[in-house]
Amino acid sequence: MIDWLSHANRLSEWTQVKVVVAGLGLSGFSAADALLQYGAEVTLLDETISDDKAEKAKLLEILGAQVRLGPGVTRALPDCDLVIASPGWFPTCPLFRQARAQKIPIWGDLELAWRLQQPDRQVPWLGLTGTNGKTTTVTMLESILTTAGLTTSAVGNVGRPILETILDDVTYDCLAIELSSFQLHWADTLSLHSAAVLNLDPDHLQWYEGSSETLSPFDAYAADKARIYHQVSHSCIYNVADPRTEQMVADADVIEGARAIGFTLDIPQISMVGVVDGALVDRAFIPQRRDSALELASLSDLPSSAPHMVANALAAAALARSFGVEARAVRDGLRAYELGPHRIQAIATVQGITWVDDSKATNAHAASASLQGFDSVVWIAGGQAKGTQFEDLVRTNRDRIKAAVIIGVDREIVASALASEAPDIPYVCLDLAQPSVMEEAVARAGDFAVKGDTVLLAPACASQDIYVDYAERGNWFAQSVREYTGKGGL
Ligand code: UMA
Repeated sequence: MIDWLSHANRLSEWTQVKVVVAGLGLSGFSAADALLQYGAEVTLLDETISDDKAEKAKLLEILGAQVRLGPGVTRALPDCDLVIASPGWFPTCPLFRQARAQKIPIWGDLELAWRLQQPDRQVPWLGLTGTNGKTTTVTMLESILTTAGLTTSAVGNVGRPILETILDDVTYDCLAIELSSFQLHWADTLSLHSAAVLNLDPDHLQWYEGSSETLSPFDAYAADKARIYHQVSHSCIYNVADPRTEQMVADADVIEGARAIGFTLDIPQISMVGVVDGALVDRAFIPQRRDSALELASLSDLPSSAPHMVANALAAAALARSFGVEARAVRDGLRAYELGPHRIQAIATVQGITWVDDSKATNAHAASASLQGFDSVVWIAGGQAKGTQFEDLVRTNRDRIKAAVIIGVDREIVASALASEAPDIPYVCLDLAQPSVMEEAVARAGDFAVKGDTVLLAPACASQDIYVDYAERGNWFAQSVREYTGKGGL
């Protein structure tokens, strides 16, 4: 065991350290790459084999890593001083159990990145987490920061591993970081400039099953989200409508002088950003906040004025303002922002029926926000439920759901919520466990839909039972819609 690892940083003697990197996905590759550059001895393990992985493995082997791929490679933990966990790995997996038993530290790629930029390359981190809206908010934040003339990048759970910014030659002014609870779980020493928790709802409960001896899976999930506020130096931003996020700030061990800042869809009180007469306003980061507010942008500057979109924009604005960004850049950055694909993306309107892809709605809360944007919906749902239930979702939206088509491994869980909470809504369950099930789902949805309806893919579930990811699921939907409507199926 190496004693100094607990305070290791970029200047440490990495050549003395043996590291096991668990996972050859995006995070694992970037972690191995970084560690090799600092001279560590790296062994990389991944239980699956693919062409892509073989290629990455070859590259890392050239750089000096040992790579072991295939089922069984994680049965025994190789001799090491440190383990780097990829976020998708369950904390209860045998490899990590062995590391804990041997008192070998386990870090995530985030913890590694934080340490590798200390103490001499400190770039302020503006981070956010939450159950929903993270990717939209972090990309809005990136747009605002870039508009303000700052050099930045949206990194983390959004898809670009943060370690890439540690390795490239760019001198960043700050980073816009999307953090998942999985990533926060393995991060202990972070100290963000400012941090926001957007909201909190049950999600990823399977990952947390058995992860804590004292906490329920949901409480363990919430506790990981709350870690983002730990040692924040400037602003802890919370959602006024979600008191649990405010409580997280109250409980956080922050750096002296850090402020609590709320965001609200209502008129803001002091130390909040909020909405007044159709404008996003700041009563937090202006000297005259006791008796006035500064207009940042108008609702029409946003891609949509749906409540969750306004909340995301307010959180992004608060993070940017905490870093000194001017009001005008907030407005121009929000104006320049475009929603990414698979996020409430209209695919076609044919014979009065609109087809919308919100494949990114991978949990009940996100699907509910999506359904609330439409009056009469034929809902395509299902996939991996991740340990969550759908009764609340169905109860809240039963007046707008006209019919449902359910796919995926956990289709019965969605179906039973419909049967118990809205027995009058007709639905079909499709058994096919292959990507082409979407073709049939689209056709069956088309059978239910009439002029004025919206057919909405908002699955409320993860996609990986059938698809590579939510993007592939959305692409299958869009393609199936185009074929179906082109064939005159309506
Ligand atoms: N693997 C094993 N054994 C296991 C688990 C995984 O061998 O028990 C291997 C897999 O074969 C795979 C690798 O480990 O090759 C995958 O690692 P990973 O699932 O952690 O994925 P990465 O490619 O490293 O991507 C991760 C995030 N993935 C997850 O959190 C599941 C990405 O978020 C993130 O963009 C990326 O790091 C860069 O930071 C995706 C995600 O789904 C978008 N996030 C969840 C969400 O948003 O709901 C949290």
